Amino acid sequence: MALLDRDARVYVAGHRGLVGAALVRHLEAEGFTNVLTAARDQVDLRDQSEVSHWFKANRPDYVFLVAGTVGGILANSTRPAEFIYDNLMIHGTVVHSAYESGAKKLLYLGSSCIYPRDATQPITEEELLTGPLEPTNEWYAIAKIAGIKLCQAYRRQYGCDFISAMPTNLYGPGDNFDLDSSHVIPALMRKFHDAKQAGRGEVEVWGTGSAFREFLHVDDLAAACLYLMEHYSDDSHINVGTGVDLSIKELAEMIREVVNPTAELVWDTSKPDGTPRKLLDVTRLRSLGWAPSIELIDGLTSTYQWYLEQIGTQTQLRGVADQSA
Ligand code: GFB
Repeated sequence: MALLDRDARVYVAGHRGLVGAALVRHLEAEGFTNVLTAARDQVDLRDQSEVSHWFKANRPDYVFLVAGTVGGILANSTRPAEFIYDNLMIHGTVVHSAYESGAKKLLYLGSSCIYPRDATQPITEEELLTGPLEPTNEWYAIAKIAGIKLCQAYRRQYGCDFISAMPTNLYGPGDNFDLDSSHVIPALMRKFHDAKQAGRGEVEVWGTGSAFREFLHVDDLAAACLYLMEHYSDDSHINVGTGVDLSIKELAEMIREVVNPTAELVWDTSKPDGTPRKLLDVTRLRSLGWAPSIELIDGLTSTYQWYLEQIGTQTQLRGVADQSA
């Protein structure tokens, strides 16, 4: 399969998010000179007429569909309407406009929560739609499954080269650190950090710690997305992960080591564990020749550094604002 021309018009839908920002960084580092983005106040991706208009005006050759309403276990279970509506609409508008405007290829990014709660581990691509979903993120999962089916339908009926990649849990610079909506890694980093700042000895961790999760650094995911755009063209979705997981207890201990080694963990078992385990089988991706390169401990350390820089900047900004007030 051919490598993409570095002067091709490449649209990243969702460039302000964790994944989209990493993709823009990666594409620019790889020499792409025409990376297109659309600001949220310019195009509401849930609105077909706005999206069609933007595609007609900008005519991207390649589309990375990585936009969506995302969040951790609490946000998923408490804001189901936003998670299903926003994502269904965004997938539909962008896929349809990519077809209408004649884009050469589209990569759609799903999530490992598309698989049944009790899927056989590690989870192969064939496990899709073989059993009931995990209730805490069923709404989001249904929208993500619809995204896969959209790509397959447009491939079958119109011959579009639209592919789907299913990543495992992601983390990295640019993540959301808001405790009500974040995923576990930024949440725990912030909790350990805040406890250190406040001189508190205890940090609350949700659930029992017995759930297992697999984590991929977002820079690895960005590299995988470009690799798949250049080397994969199939009706079936493809898993993107490390093939290695750990328990939430082990993860919490690792983050504690990085951020605040003397803190004590306190388990809040009134909060859900969610899916017991969702380790992806990455045989298909490995056989294409791609593997991740960032070890979890290194990724956690650099992400915490990034977080410290961000709050340093915000404190400075706040300091300036305070002075001028
Ligand atoms: O990252 P997380 O919210 O998402 O939670 P999921 C992973 C595990 O970490 C769960 C535990 O077992 C949580 O109970 N956990 C412990 C915490 N402490 C915390 C905390 O302070 N905050 C958070 N957020 N979790 C999401 C799905 O599921 O994963 C989405 O809801 C999506 O649909 C995404 O698929 C990748 O892995 O449980």
